[in-house]
Order: sequence, then C-alpha cells, then structure tokens
Amino acid sequence: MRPILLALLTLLPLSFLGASKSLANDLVIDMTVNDTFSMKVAQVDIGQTITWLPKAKGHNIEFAKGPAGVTLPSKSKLSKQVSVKFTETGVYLYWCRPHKDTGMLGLVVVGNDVSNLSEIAKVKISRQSDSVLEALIASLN
Ligand SMILES: [Cu+2]
Repeated sequence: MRPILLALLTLLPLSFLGASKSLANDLVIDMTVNDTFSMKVAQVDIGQTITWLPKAKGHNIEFAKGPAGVTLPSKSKLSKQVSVKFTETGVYLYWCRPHKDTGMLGLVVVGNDVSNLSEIAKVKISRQSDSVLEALIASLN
C-alpha cells in the first residue's frame, strides 16, 4: 500500500510539469499597438505552434518566403488571432500586410535550420523594411 501511494505522489507533480512544459514551448507573439511583432525572430522546433495575438486592430500575418518546396501558411485575417504549426525546418519570412513597408515583419526559424537564410536575404520589400530584415538576418549569423 505504502509504496503505491508514494509512487502516485511522485508521478502526479511530474505529469503536471510535463503538461505546462509543452504549453510553454509553444510561442505567442503579439501584433502590437506600435505596429510591430513583439518577437521578431522566433525559434521553434518541428511540430510547435506559434500563435499571433492582435493587441491592436489592423494587423495580420502573411508569409512571404520559406524553405524551398514548402507550402507557406495562408495569410491571416486582419485583426484576428491566428495559430500556425510548423512541420518543416528552415527560415520563414512573414510580415503584416498593411505595415509591410514600415518594418512590421518577422522571421521564424524551425528546427535551428538556417540553410535557406541567404534566399530570405534576397527578398526586397522597402528601404525601411529591408534594413529591418537585414538586422534580423545579422542576428542569426
Ligand atoms: Cu500591422
């Protein structure tokens, strides 16, 4: 009787820890009132999900480029929460359609794979956004 009870007591907190850990591993990025993404370079593992939360109206996410041959997630509706699960490794570039020329963009790196970073670097947006993208890419090199 006693060993069983002990085993149950030790298992219980562990399973709670496991549950909160898998939740914590998924990322949340705010679309902010300042027309930015709260996290500009997001690193996730294969199978993880990122949720973008609209903290202000008039933002969305639209993927511009990803690893070769990978179908990009479809663009999200303005001012709506959206979640994307990433199942292919590589770097993904996305922006907010209304603010794409004023630097509201971000990168997602899946599975630590930056092999397509030079392809991402070739994307031209606007002078302001190109310099933002350059800085994000430099932070990964
Ligand atoms: Cu925006």
